[in-house]
Amino acid sequence: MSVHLTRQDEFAVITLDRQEALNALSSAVLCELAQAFDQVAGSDARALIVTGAGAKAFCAGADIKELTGRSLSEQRRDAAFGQAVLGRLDTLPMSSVAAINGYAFGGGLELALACTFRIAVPAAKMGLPEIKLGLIPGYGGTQRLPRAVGEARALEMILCGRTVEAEEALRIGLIHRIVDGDPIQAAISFARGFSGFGLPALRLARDAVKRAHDVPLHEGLKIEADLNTLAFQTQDAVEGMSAFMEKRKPKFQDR
Ligand code: CO8
Repeated sequence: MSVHLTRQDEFAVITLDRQEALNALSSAVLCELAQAFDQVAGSDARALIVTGAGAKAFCAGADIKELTGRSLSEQRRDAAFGQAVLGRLDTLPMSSVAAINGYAFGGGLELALACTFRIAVPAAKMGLPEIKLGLIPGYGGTQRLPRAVGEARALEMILCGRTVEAEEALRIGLIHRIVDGDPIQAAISFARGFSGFGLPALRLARDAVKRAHDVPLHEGLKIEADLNTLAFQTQDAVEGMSAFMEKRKPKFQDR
């Protein structure tokens, strides 16, 4: 097994562990990742942390050795499969934090981009270097990177295959924090910033923000009003507003 699913307190932790290939995403790893996401989806974890084993790499991308010699239909099928697996992060009931503990290249950065949040160690290096292989990103990078950092910076990173270090990644909005010490503990500490809130409201807020890039403003505002109304109907909203009036801490029940 190259994907380990563990639990730390109320958090699920997925670790890619194929250190001899810098945790590259082989087809087998993608299948294991899909199974791990399914298990997390059915669990009571309040957030998911995704990281890489070892001190060197989060994930060096798709397994280049597997990519060579493929037919066009195999390549198309694999790109669609990889996109679907990473896209599963958007449909999880809980939010996810990529703990980027080293290199995050190609499909590795695309995995991090599919997570809700990204934190990185000071030595992390990130990029979409597919152009150097005569390729372009295929697991969502051309779509999620511009949404995170804007079109101009995404074009430079993708067309020049430029590597970005942690400081720059923070400055351009590619990551949320640079963290010292154990990246998993740092990710858990980051996740504690939201994990005490009700899961339905967290999910609705995340969905509303994600839709902002897909639709014109007037439609986005309608979506926001609809999702706001859904949140308003939850027990957690009743509890949250009552707790405010009664000057006490709310006890959210995820309903
Ligand atoms: N795939 C397979 N093996 C890899 C990969 C990879 N992506 N990256 C590293 N490895 C292997 C190396 O081959 C090496 O193995 P070996 O010891 O057997 O030769 C081992 O990991 C260690 O790597 P290095 O010796 O190269 O380590 P360095 O510290 O010198 O360099 C780098 C680290 C800079 C990360 C370097 O390994 C590198 O450039 N790797 C490739 C990064 C890359 O180009 N990633 C993009 C891949 S393409 C992609 O992700 C497209 C996704 C969408 C595909 C959609 C269609 C299916």
